[in-house]
Amino acid sequence: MKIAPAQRQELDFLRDTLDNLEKAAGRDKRDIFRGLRRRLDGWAAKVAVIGQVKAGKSTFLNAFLYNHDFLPSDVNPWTSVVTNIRINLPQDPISGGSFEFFAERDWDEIVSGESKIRKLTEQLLPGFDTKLLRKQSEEMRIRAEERLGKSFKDLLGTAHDYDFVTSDLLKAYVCAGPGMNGGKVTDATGQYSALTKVAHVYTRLPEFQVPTIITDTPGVNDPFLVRDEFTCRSLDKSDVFIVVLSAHQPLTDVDIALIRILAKQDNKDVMIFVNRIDELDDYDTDVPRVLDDVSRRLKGAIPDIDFSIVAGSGYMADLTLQDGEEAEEQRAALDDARLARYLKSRYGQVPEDRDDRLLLASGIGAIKSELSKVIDRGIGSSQLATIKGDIRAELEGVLFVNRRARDTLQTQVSHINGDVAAMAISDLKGEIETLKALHAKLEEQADSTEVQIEKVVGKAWSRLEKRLLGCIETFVDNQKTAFESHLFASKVRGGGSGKSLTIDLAPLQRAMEREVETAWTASRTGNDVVLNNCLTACRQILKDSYGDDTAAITLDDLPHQDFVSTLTLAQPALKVNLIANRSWAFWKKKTFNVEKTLEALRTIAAEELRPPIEKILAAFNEAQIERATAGNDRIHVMLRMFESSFNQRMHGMKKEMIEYEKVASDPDFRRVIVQRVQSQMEVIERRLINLSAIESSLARSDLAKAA
Ligand SMILES: Nc1nc2c(ncn2[C@@H]2O[C@H](COP(=O)(O)OP(=O)(O)OP(=O)(O)O)[C@@H](O)[C@H]2O)c(=O)[nH]1
Ligand SMILES: [Mg+2]
Repeated sequence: MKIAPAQRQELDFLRDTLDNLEKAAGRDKRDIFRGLRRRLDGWAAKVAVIGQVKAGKSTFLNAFLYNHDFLPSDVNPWTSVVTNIRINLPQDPISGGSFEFFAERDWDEIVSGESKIRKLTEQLLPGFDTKLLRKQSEEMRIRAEERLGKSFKDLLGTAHDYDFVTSDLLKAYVCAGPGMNGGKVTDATGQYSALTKVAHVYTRLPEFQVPTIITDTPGVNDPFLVRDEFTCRSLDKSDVFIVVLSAHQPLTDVDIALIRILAKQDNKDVMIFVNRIDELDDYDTDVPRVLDDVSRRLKGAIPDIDFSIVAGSGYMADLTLQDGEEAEEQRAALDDARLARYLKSRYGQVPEDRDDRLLLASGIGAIKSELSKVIDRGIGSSQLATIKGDIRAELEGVLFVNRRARDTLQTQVSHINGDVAAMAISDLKGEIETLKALHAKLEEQADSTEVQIEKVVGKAWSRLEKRLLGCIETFVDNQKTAFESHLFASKVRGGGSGKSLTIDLAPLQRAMEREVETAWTASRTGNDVVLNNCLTACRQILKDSYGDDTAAITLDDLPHQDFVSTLTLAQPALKVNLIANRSWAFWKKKTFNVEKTLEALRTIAAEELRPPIEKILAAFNEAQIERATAGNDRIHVMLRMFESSFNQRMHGMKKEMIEYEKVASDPDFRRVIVQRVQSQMEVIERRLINLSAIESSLARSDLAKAA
């Protein structure tokens, strides 16, 4: 099957356009289009496979990639490193991989920074997460050091590159091996994984029509929290998510929270794969029920989005990739009347070949065709749209420069023929002054825009920080009722059980998400207004001076139309001890102090939620800056094109002045010059024709897309 054939056409079109532009634009502009070509070649549709520990993500991906036992899978928590399978990226090696290690500062961040929390443990029971995180990261470091000995220090901040990656090699880098689970160190499994930050594997697969990066992730409820941030960051970068669920326990609250935040982002898509159907006793009748259940719960929690939900079994697909007797027996065992009934009712057909039957039931084909549709619909292509906008802007710039060059040649001809060489010299001097003044005006616009943007960005940042801290405050205050009712309930029940209370952070997360969304809209609108004003002003300046309409330079398709970060999910719950009042009555009956407990919660929340808030703010700022920079780049195309024709003009002028003087006295020289200018003109005319043809093909493709 071909995945994303329509998006391939768009990609091919952009590649051809850039090839043509490189040829048509003239030597001095070639680098601009080469740079755009490099960006285009770096684009890929980004798909992340996520889900709870042991949902079968790695097995599913192996089946997806027709590569049995490639990504390590196991009955124990296994994938511990975000693994990017990079398929068909033009600039990548055709095979091999690269494993990046943590740098010293990553470790510092992980291991330190929790000491204040530790102090609180004496008085209160803090969120179990923090204690565990600290313990785990220390263990991880110690084990990594034990395992790697002296080389540990040397490896920090470096990477290991390979020309060829085998599954054993992957096991050494991405598995939670004995080094992490406390078992014996017997083989290379997990040798480096405590130290590996991210893995990249390069491969070519003809089925994928566009470059695609598929990411295998550690389970979302992986007890190894240290990895959480890296997982979240890679999720932020993905466009399509395949959430793998297990058919036994289809949808937890954590799953729903995750799906909600992923699906809410514009131009991203979430697909659900209900895996392990082979483990349901009567999957021929149970699957519809399970799918109904998943779909109903999703509708309830996220009513405005329709999810595509596919049922299947990574295991069934994986079996068809295996040789040997054991696999044959397992295939035979699965190939029963139940399978036939399932295929008949779900797909309306029962293929003749056993492998085809298993493959169809596995759902891998179904999810592939969903993925293909999603990418073809344009999900993940926002970067392509940005590149296309940049191509249009640069092309406009090259057209502008060439039109000015043509104007210049035309004046030259009239000067030479008109016996006005002497006058022309003073004209030229005047022209230089005008050009200089024009340039100063454009630069002034661009400079003041940069200053204004800096202000907008800074303001949005500090405002968001204040609002997020405010969210925590309000949230803590709102817990008073929860505390009181908890105390009341435990008294009614006769006390005893309710000494500590776990506080669900979901409402807080939702409030923070809303704040982030509002802040983003404000920042984006503010920046866009500033950029647009500048663009309009520059356009007007050029129009007044040359009559050129530079309408193709726009602020369309800048990155980050929306910003939602999965980092708001960092922590699911906080745990607090209820603080007892030590009054005399205490000896008879325990009473708990709501106010003191509230105060304790305030301290815990402030301490524990500070790091996630900082991460959200950093990601928010990164996105703000990326968008503003992209907008600014478009404006600078105008400045550059003007400078370029200005320089050309200056460059030619000295020579022209000397020539004009000579032309007046020497008719033969005049003929030579006229011929030269005419042939230069022809070159430029031809170039303008070619460039205009490319321009209209770009416009046609936009029209076709819009339709
Ligand atoms: N019966 C059955 N077993 C499966 C299926 N998919 C995966 N498994 C098995 O479940 C276990 C876990 O699979 P993995 O692919 O390692 O799961 P994972 O989600 O990648 O796990 P982590 O990386 O630890 O989060 C392995 O023993 C697989 O063979 C399935 O569809 N059916
Ligand atoms: Mg895995």
